[in-house]
Amino acid sequence: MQHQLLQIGAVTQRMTEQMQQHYRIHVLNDIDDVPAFMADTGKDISAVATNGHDGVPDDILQALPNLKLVSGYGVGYDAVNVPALVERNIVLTHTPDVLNKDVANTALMMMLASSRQLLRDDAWARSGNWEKNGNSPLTRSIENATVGMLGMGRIGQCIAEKLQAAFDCNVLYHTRNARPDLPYQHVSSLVEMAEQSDYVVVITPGGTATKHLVNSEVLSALGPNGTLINVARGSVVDEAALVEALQQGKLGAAGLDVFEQEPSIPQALCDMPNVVLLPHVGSATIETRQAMGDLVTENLNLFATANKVISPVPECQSFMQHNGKHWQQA
Ligand code: NAP
Ligand code: 8YV
Repeated sequence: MQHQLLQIGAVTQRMTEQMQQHYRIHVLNDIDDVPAFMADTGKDISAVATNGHDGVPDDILQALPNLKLVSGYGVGYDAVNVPALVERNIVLTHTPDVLNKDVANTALMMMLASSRQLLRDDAWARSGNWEKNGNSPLTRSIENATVGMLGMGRIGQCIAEKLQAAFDCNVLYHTRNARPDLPYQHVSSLVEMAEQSDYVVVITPGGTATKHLVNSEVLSALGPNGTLINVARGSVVDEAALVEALQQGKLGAAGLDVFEQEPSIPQALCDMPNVVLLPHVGSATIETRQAMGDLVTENLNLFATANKVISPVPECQSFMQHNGKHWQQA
């Protein structure tokens, strides 16, 4: 019997074709009467394909009694109710590693755009200001800057390596667990790390454990010459405190790819010339999105053919070991 899959959110044509090899696909957005569909077909759905924004709503999860696998497009899974999945031995997979380099490049791009005032100088050149008023004011070099990393996991390490190799940066990091195997200085206090840093780069997971880690105290410690870069989740930064710190000159600049109420961005941030804004595009290159999509479908297809998955989230690995007969990590 063909496996049945519920697709939440959009996927690429390539992903659809790959999923169709082993699944009959039901697209949630195309279902007119969701309660009727769930009553009729919910019990036949064994897998869900979703993304980091939509997750799996609790009412949908409850309507899928035989769900075994949720395959997520993205490494962050703060939008998914993980305890509810673990309780039912439903495996959640994500897409780690394949996006590290492009997310790191996004962080570096925003650091350079901030320090070299890319937006101001692009406008200066385009508007004829150069011809009328001469050279634009000098900017700041990123060379030899001290960068404090909030988070030093897969993407954090990629950012740190690039910062050292490209710009000779002095890299510090703050995490809950020190990593003596890494060649960077661990700072156990986030405020102290911010005091020592020219830039703080946020690259932790989102969710309750990291909510508002970057607060007014951290922003003031980073100071009027400091720059905050956030490529993690909007929830990690207290956005109201960030706006206030920028407005009052307590913080120098910011580069933001993520926001507390995406896709809405506070007007105050849009109005500030010392803020670089991106619409959550850290991993959004054709190449990386294809690699992420391939990993989503490989997890689904391996599950359908061999009861295995490639990249389960850590929270699912322990029950997968206990249920080894049924579940294996490829
Ligand atoms: P990862 O390998 O799991 O690394 C997470 C890091 O955050 C670890 O160093 C971890 O260290 C640290 N951390 C976790 N909780 C913390 C806390 N309460 N205080 C301080 N540090 C904490 O994850 P990753 O693959 O690098 O991805 C990180 C996140 O980036 C994702 O979860 C996602 O939200 C975000 N992301 C954003 C984009 C984008 O488009 N902007 C793209 C990809 C990913 P300890 O456990 O030792 O604390
Ligand atoms: C994606 C991300 O934009 O991987 C993540 O955690 O934030 C991004 O790569 C998003 O998850 C796509 O659903």
